[in-house]
Amino acid sequence: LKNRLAVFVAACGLLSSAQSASAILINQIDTFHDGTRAGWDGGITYTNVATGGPAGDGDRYFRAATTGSHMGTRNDAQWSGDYLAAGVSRLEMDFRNEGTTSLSMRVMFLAQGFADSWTSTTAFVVPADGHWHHAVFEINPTDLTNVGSGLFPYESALANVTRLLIRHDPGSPSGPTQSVNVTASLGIDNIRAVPEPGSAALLTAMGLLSLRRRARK
Ligand SMILES: [Ca+2]
Repeated sequence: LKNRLAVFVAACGLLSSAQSASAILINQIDTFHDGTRAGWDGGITYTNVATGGPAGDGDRYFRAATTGSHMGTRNDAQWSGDYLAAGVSRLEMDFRNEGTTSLSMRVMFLAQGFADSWTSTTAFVVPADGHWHHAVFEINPTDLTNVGSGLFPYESALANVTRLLIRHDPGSPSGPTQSVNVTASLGIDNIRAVPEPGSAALLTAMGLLSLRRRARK
């Protein structure tokens, strides 16, 4: 038992040091069920909608709406940090296009101000059909395009993310200071940080859970 406790204490120490170094945590999810915007902002109209998320009645979600301006939202809080240390392999989320124009959604990571910027090479197109669509954004080096100064490698951006953007960016990937004006309304829900299946991060998280359960007994 002593050995198990020692392992548990050591694992907790590792976890807390990882947490203090990075805001992003594996499997974190924004469901918007607390009625807030969960730190998502960015200069257009944002609303926590009380019902109609992917799970239907009573499922709160986040809505971004714009009239002839950019379409997107940013988070500088729980979606900043070290994605590499956290073991995040992709971001998943649900979108519902509530407007009349199809939207081409990308994620963008900002570090070093705007100088170290990486965005999805391929956009996820959300048709204007009023239905929820599940989007997967892989964030490995082969999935992202450097739209910053080009001076910094992928690793430096993903290890030091200060801002995550989710935004409409049709055509080829644009830089952070370029935006495309549109009139649109977009529902977003269940923004989640997902590990590689069978990854060390996933196994560590599962191991910690099992150790915690044992420790409680
Ligand atoms: Ca929700």
